[in-house]
Amino acid sequence: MSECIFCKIVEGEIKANKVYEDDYILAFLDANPVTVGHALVITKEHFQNFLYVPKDLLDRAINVAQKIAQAQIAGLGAKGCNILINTNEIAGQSVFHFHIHVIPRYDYNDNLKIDFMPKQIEQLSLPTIANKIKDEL
Ligand code: DGP
Repeated sequence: MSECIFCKIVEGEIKANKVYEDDYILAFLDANPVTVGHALVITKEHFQNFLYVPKDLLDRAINVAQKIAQAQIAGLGAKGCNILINTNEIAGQSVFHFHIHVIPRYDYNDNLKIDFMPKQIEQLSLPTIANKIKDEL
């Protein structure tokens, strides 16, 4: 995985502003922050994205994300946060090493739009859609 930028951060080949590290997980500030203190939580081991991360490491990563969100509130004065995991290019993933964005939010006018307004979309009935997911679990 020598070409992976986040593996290089894990190996210390590229510098990052680390905020947390243990044997499995690393967290550091995003180089292109969307708000002050925007952090990334990664597994040290390379996984292409969320879909491939073993459950025990996912647990560790989300626990660290929670700690960082709490610290952003306590230390930076954030009032909330968005936790975001972009998965595959279609969803905006640009670095193909699993990471969780921990994005602190400070005010309503910060110009960061994460838009969950309902859209007019063509879709099957909701029970049919629910069954299509349930059948794969
Ligand atoms: P995503 O689009 O979800 O794959 O997010 C990747 C994030 O990684 C993006 O917000 C910018 C950040 N990033 C890319 N390269 C570097 C880097 O070399 N250092 C740091 N700290 N962040 C990086």
